[in-house]
Formats: sequence, C-alpha cells, structure tokens
Amino acid sequence: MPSRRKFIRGSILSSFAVAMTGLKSCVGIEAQEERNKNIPLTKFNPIVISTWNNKTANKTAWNIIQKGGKAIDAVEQGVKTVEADPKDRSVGYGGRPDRDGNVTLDACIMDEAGNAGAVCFLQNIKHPISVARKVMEKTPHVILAGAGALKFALGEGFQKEDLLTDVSRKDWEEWSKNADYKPQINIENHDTIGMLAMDQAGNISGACTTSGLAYKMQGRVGDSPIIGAGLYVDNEVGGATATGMGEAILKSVGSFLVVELMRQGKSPNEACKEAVMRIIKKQKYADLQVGYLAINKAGEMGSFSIQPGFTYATTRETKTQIQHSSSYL
Ligand code: SD4
Repeated sequence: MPSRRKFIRGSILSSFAVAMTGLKSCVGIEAQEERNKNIPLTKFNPIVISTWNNKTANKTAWNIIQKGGKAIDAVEQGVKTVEADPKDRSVGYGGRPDRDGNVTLDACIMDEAGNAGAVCFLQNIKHPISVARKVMEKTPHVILAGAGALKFALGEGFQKEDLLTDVSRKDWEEWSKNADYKPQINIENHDTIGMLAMDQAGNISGACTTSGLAYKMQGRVGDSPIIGAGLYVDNEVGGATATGMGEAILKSVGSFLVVELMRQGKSPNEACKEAVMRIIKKQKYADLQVGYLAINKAGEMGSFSIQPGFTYATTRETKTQIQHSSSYL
C-alpha cells in the first residue's frame, strides 16, 4: 500500500501537472488560481533548504513553519542567525571585508506574492536581510544601495555597528601584505546563505544574504542581492537560490533561469543542472564554483554545482540534514 506521504506527494504532483497543463493550453489565469485555491492546505509538503552547512538557520526557520508561520518570516529569521554569527566569515557580522577593509553587505528577499526587496553595498548594519524586507514592504522600490540604503535603515531604527571582527581584521591585514586576489573555491567564498522555504499553506519565499567575495573591489556587488540572479521565487512554480562566484551567476541570471526551467517541466535537480550547464557552455569554469538550490511547488528539492564540495542543509518533518550536491566536475 502506498504510504500517506507518497500519496500526498502524488496528489501534489498531479495538481502541479494539471496546473502546468493548464498553462500550456492557455487556460485563463483565473481558472488556474481557482484550482490552486481548491488544493487542500494539508496537501503541501513544507520544507526549508539553505546553502552550505547552516543547520541552525534551518532549525530557526523550521520552528516558525512548524507552528503554522509564514515562509517569508521563516526565511528572514533563519538567515538572520547566520548574519549575527561572527564565525560565519561570508555573511553579516564577522564577514570578510573588501580590499580596503570595509565590510559591505548584499541581501535580498522575495515573498509568495512576487514582492521583492534588496540592499546592496550596505555597511554597518548587522541584519541587511531585515532592511531588504523593509525595502520590500515600506518603499515603492526594490533595491536600495550604499549610503541610501544605510540612511533608510537608520530611519527604520536599525543601529549602526562595526561589523569587522578582530579575526577578520587580522586576516585582511595578513592578506594586504601581498594583496593577491585569488578566491579559493569552496573556501574563501564559502557560506553565503540562500534559503528557500515552503510553509504549511504551500507558500514559497526566499532570502539570500552575504558579505560577498572576500577582498573584492570597493563597491562590487554580487549576485546575492539581485532578484533573478542570487534568488528567485514564483509561488506558482517554485524557488531557486545561488551561491559561489556571483559574476558567473549574474551573467546567466541563474536563479530566474532555474525557476523558468521548472516551469517548463524540469525537476529541481534537472533545472539546477541545466543552469550550471549554461555557465559551463559560455564561461571559463575551471576556477569557478557556482551552486544552485531549488524547490518546486510539490516540495521537491534539487541542487547542482560546477565543482564538487557544495553542501546544503535541508529540513523536513523536523529532520535537518547536510546534503552533498552533485556536480559537473
Ligand atoms: C557573491 N555569491 O557575492 C556571493 C558569494 C557566495 O558563498 O556565494 N559565497 O558573489
């Protein structure tokens, strides 16, 4: 006899397939919405997934989802734990600085209604993801940058803080002796957190936050705060997020591509792989790491990276695990 989970997954997949067929045959959006409304809430398959090894972030997000909370709150609170952790050297407080010793932060967030907010080149604010959410909710804009983002954050009551820890300062001083800029795959650029979550109502949201590449040029902005590059969510289809060399992700609008490929019927794994292959076809990839994560409306997840060594954390039915992604090389 099929287990209840298999049955639920099967029914979600068929509802998903019906919705996709509807799209292909140009059934009106209203009809599709009607069908979505008819899917009983209990049929969804809540999940939290995030880049690298951030079990605490996942558990924080899952706690919210388990209590019936919203995916948008889960992803914000989840990634905040990493922003506040000085041991994470690629995000928020304790993040490695740029070549001139400034910690500059990029973050974005996207909800189930397609609303989005982002900050880039933001300094001295510990939780850029929460500023990004305020941009989404309180301004007519999507991205605020640099001094403008800081002014907005201070106006919203965020406190100015020094985010350069002693450890990061010492590493930077050491690096400055030769100033040799050579990002190391899976090491120097490690730990940016991109998180996707589906809540009990079946709604998907995502968040992505980083201090970017260590020792980048001043003013450099990566993929992480750019909607469609570091993160994309379409609640009818799924969500995707990226980590690794932002320039490669930006040039291929990676996360948007993954979601669009899922819309065309690819599984999350296939979509992530195809997005990696687009980079492989056009860019020199020997020294690049890019990893994608994705979930679809059925709560299925997938990943793919260029190089081996990309890990991600998944949480479902209270179990949090670190998984190893398949890769091209
Ligand atoms: C960036 N994509 O700024 C980020 C770096 C990253 O884990 O993902 N680090 O290019």
